[in-house]
Amino acid sequence: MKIEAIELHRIGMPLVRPFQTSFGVQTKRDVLLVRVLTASGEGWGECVAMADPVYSSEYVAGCEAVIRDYFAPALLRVDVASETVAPTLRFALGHRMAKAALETAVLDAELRAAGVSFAQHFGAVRDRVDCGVSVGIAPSIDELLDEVDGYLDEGYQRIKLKIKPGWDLEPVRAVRELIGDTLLQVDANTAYSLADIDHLQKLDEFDLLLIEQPFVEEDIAAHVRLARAIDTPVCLDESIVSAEVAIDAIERHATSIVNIKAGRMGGYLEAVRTHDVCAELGVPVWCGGMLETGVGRAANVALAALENFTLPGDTSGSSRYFAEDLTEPFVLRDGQLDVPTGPGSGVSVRSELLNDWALRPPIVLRAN
Ligand code: NPG
Repeated sequence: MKIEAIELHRIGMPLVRPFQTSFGVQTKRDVLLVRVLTASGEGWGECVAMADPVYSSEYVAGCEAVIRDYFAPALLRVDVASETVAPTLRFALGHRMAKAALETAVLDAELRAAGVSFAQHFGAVRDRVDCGVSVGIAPSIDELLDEVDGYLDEGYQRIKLKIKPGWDLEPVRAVRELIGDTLLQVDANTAYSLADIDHLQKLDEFDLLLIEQPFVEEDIAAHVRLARAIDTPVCLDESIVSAEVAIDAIERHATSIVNIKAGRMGGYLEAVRTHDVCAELGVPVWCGGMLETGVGRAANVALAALENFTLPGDTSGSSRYFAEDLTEPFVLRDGQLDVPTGPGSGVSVRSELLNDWALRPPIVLRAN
């Protein structure tokens, strides 16, 4: 398939609740969307990088630059298929979120033209997926409990609490008391160090599904030590950038459950491979989330419909983050979302919102 043009759209999408990062508070989700145009139609991909390089080294403006200056020219020079995007871009190190957005757009174009859904292509085994919700650090325990209570009313099947030193045992205890035996897990986003192992052991009393990524992503050995010291399963997120890294971390007993995010792994093809190797090794997986618009959410929900996604994902309804979604909204029903069935992602971008929310005119790149 020949790509005729690659468009880069940058939007600021209003959030229903401010999102706190270590760099500041965001009231809008700064999103980069990639649209590829081919003779047989269009395809869309969402880049999951955040506005600032605080969660991962990638960030939106950096992704935009690397696509504009390196990846788009490379893809526009050759015939591409979804499986050749990663090999074509391998000349550049890292930048997996940028690569994933392009691969997803090409895959979407291919599957739309073929009349095949993401779910069918990935090998989905279910038509609805179980949903959890991720809850950030709150200003107080009372506000946290209010927020969690609201999500329970909406039907979420699992609560994930963000934790950090100084915000862990007490909020977890309070939420456990509030929610009874509803599924509960915690996510540290690398906030702890080896010196905290004794402290983290105290989480064992709360019957958690898992503790996610307590230490920096490069330090697999630290996670091995924690996994030996606590009963709560350790789950890696940021560390797992490929199927190979997943195999290594599992064989070293650093992780007994794996969070899968396609953006972190360079695309859905690597995400499916990671799902498959985890299944072979008997390790369950679940689908992470990165505050995606409907474009990225649709693909995540399709991925979460694979067999070994046995834990509820951070596949929340659109309303968790947005009053209005860029596509038709994902609406929670009985704690689940429907897996889209239409060709490609199965959702359509609302062009009027793309215009209303645009942070700048689209960048249009064509072959010379
Ligand atoms: O539901 O889409 C979602 C977001 C879930 O909390 C969530 N994601 O560490 O997994 C994470 C976290 C995150 C997202 C962190 C974006 C930083 C940026």
